[in-house]
Parts: sequence; structure tokens; C-alpha cells
Amino acid sequence: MVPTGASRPERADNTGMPPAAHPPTVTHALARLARTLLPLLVLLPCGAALAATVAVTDAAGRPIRDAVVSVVGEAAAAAPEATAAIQQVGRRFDPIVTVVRIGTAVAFPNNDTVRHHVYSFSPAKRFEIKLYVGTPAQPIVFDKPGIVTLGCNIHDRMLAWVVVVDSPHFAKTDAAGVAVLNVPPGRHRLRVWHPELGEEAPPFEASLILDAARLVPLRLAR
Ligand SMILES: [Cu+2]
Repeated sequence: MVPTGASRPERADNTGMPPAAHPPTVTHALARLARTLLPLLVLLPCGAALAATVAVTDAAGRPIRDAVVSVVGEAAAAAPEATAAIQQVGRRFDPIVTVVRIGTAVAFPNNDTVRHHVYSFSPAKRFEIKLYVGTPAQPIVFDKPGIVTLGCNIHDRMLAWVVVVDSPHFAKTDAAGVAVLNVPPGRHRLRVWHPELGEEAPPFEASLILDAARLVPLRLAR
């Protein structure tokens, strides 16, 4: 039997067949396979938590990039003292979507020569960093869960989002719509958010059985 790409990657590993030996279906399938195999090979000897991969698509089956996937209902530990950065470059925020755990301090380095004025009116975090260049001395600590929409007072087109999650397990999908979660195998309740859903929409949730050997489809269809 020829493995069908992403569905049973461990078979490909056992047979020693390189990805190139698979039917040339779609390059996406191979990319996903590689993405699935790599964490599998790295993490298998450790036991416990394994890298589980989910493939987020829209209702038509097209991959969705920059979707945030988090695991719901896991006990939250103390503040992680984590940090992140969202730069401004070319009059854009980079990255456009950032997912952080509650308590994360986010820096907003301005790498442009023009000044930016970063702000948010979102209930989950209201703040502003008035006209500045370089990196502000104080990062912004995101201390409540929710969706935070970022803007720039000078450049109306600048938009970005910070998704603040109350969960130790979260990831953002890549261009192929794939997110990697380091969770124990088994059933997990996943929450998915994407900028097109906006701040107000109820979160999309799905209960899925995850394991390290399978790319689990997650279709955003209500
Ligand atoms: Cu600006």
C-alpha cells in the first residue's frame, strides 16, 4: 500500500521511503508530511507530550494561514514571564497575528524611520505608545485573555492582532494552514481564531482526537 501523504506519515518512516517517492499529488501534502515527520522524530523518544498537527481549512477546504489554535480547559500555571515582539517595518506590523499567553510582555520596536503611534481600544487591552521611533523602554504586558486589535494613529492601514490565550498550548498556522501543538495524545478541545472573525464573533471550537502520527483536519465550518 502506498501511503497517502499526510494521513499516515509513520508508515513512510518505517519503510524508509523518502517523501519524493510519494505520488506527486500536491506539494502541500509533502510539505505537511515533512512538517509532521520532523517533530515526530525529534519528540518520540521523550514520551509524554507529542507534537500534534492540525490542518486548518475554510469551509471549502482551502488552508487558512495566521489562524490561532489553542487548547481549551487546561490548567493555567503561574505567569510565564514570556516575551514577544511585534515590529513595525515598511509601515506594517510584523507579524500581523501574534498569539501569546496571559502575562506576556510584548515589545513594539519601530524599525522604520517614520514615527508610529501604536494603540489598541480593545477591551482585552487598551494602551497607546505615542509617536516614537526605536524600541520603547517599557513593553506592553497583555494580562487578560481576548483579541486585541492594534492600529497606528498615523497610518490607518496598519493593522495587527494579538491573541491572548489562557492556555499553555497554542500555535499559529503557517502558509499551508498547519499548526503544531505540543500536547499529550488524546482528545482535546481546540479554539480557533482568525482575523476575519473579528473581535466580537464567538470563538470557533472543536473537540478533536490528536496524536503525533496524524495530521488532523480542522475545518472552520459552523
Ligand atoms: Cu504608523
